[in-house]
Amino acid sequence: MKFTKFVAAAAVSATMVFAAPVMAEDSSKPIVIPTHNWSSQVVMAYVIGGIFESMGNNVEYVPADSQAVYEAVRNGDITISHEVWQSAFGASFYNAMDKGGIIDAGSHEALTLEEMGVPGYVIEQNMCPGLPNWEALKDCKDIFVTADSDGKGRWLEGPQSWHGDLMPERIAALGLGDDYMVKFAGGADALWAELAAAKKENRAVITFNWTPNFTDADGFVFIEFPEYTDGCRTVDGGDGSCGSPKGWLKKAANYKMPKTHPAAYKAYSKLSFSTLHIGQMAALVDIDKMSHEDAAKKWLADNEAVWMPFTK
Ligand code: TMO
Repeated sequence: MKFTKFVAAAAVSATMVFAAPVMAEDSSKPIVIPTHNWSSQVVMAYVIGGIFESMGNNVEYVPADSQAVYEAVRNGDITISHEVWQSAFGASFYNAMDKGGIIDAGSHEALTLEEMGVPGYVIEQNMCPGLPNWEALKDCKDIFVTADSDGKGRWLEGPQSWHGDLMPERIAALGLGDDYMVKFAGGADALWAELAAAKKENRAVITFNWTPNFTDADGFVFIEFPEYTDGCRTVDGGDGSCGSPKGWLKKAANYKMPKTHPAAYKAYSKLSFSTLHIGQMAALVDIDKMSHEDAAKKWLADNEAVWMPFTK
């Protein structure tokens, strides 16, 4: 009687628990997504924003410095950072984690490299015998001299905001300082313009580049420097005579996101893009000249089978 009633009631509520698990609703407050100054990152911002919107979330985009963003995610002004490249941003990400407030939401499938390199024809035509081994640079600075390089071979670096004085320090540490100098590009577009101009003139150039990128299909060749080891860089206390890591590409989030936007966070934690996906996102802008927003819309429309499963 009393006991059976209790058992029956318990059975009913147990059934209900299993049939309808408690699902916390995502807050209607916007998920704040940063945009930086290279194409895949901006397209991916709108791709991820589009995925969140498809789940009923509100999103907001803010332009942000690609180093300062980790402090902004830590203190909650920005909710996620979806392209944490190991070489350029690993230190800032973990510094922010040391202070508390930023979490590791997993890695993309893609592995990364952010390194100086040369167009494929420089290797094919043997313009600097011994490349891509870095020691070949000792004997061929002349082919890399430009009007603005004071008679030295020029390394065209990305904007200084990406990784500071890493390359000038490396040139000094490798004993190349008498023969090579670094010029910082104003933006990524200056790298692509210089690669296009050099190709037309069949001229040798050294530029910063990275993979995944739209240039993956172009046969860009990264220079092989002495292997990266933890602590080898001057900022990390080393002598700086090392190349960049064959690195990871992580996703970061503010520590409250799993609580404020549990469904979106679950999707974000599952989300993972490959070298091909990220190369496609960059190519839609840098080769096809689409706007970042239109590129993201096209990528989402063409790749439902890739991203839909993240939302389940
Ligand atoms: C951060 N980046 C991909 C430009 O090296």
